[in-house]
Order: sequence, then structure tokens, then C-alpha cells
Amino acid sequence: MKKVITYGTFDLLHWGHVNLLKRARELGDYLIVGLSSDEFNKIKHKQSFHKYEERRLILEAIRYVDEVIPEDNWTQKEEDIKKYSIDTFVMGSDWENEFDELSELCEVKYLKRTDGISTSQIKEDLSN
Ligand code: C2G
Repeated sequence: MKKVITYGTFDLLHWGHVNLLKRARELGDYLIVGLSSDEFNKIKHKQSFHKYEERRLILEAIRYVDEVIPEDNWTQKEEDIKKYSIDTFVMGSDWENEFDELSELCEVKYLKRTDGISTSQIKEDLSN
């Protein structure tokens, strides 16, 4: 079974996220999502609208997602890749080259970010 992992906040889940999750899942047979905890969001300077449990519930309802684990820090990826026997690590292209060191452990792929949609844009549009 080819296992894929990706990480993110996935707040106000939108079609750009789904596009990423779909393509990530198509790279293997099982997709794990490392979902940023509320505490880690603070470290990332991201204020998510939905709390972790709500974001987890929504992600687990997505057909492309097989498992959701908490992402609590920047450094757990290596440990996760070993712990879950990951074959492919995936991120959107806005992270291009940021995680290349993980190619020591597994395939690293950056998938083109979907233009024209973002959680911050949604928040901005709704507040206007
Ligand atoms: N994404 C995308 N297209 C968009 C928006 C997001 O492909 N229009 C991708 C991002 O590139 C990322 C994933 O969807 O791979 C999740 O995006 P965010 O929730 O914004 O995640 P981020 O804050 O980038 O956290 O350790 C990694 C971090 O947790 C990534």
C-alpha cells in the first residue's frame, strides 16, 4: 500500500484544498493529513476560523482523506514519515523546496497551488 502524507491548517475548507487532497491521494492508496493544531497555528501566525476538532471533522468527511493526525510543530514530519511508513510527502507549490530534506526518507512532491482561492481571500471578501 502506497502511503501519502500532507500537512496544513485546512481552515474554511475550499476547492483549492480539495484539489490538493485529490491529487495527493491519486499519488498512492492511502492519504494521511497532518492537521495543524490550534496551538501550532499560533506558531504559524495563523488564526483559523474553525477549531482543530471542527477542521478534523470536515477533513475526515473528504473522500480523498483516509486519516487525520495532529500537526503540533514544524519538526514532526521526519518522525511521522518513519512512524507511518510514508512513501510520498506532498505539499502545494507555495512550499516548493521548503521540505526537500525529507527526500532522504521518501519521495517529495510539490503540486501546483490552485490559483484564485484562499482562506484569507474568503475572509476578506466576507468582511467587505
Ligand atoms: N493549497 C492549494 N491551493 C490553494 C490553497 C492551499 O494547493 N488555493 C494547498 C497549500 O499549498 C497546502 C494545503 O493546501 O499544501 C493546505 O494549505 P493551508 O491550510 O494554507 O496550509 P499551510 O498554512 O500552508 O500549512 O507544515 C506545513 C504547514 O502546516 C502548511
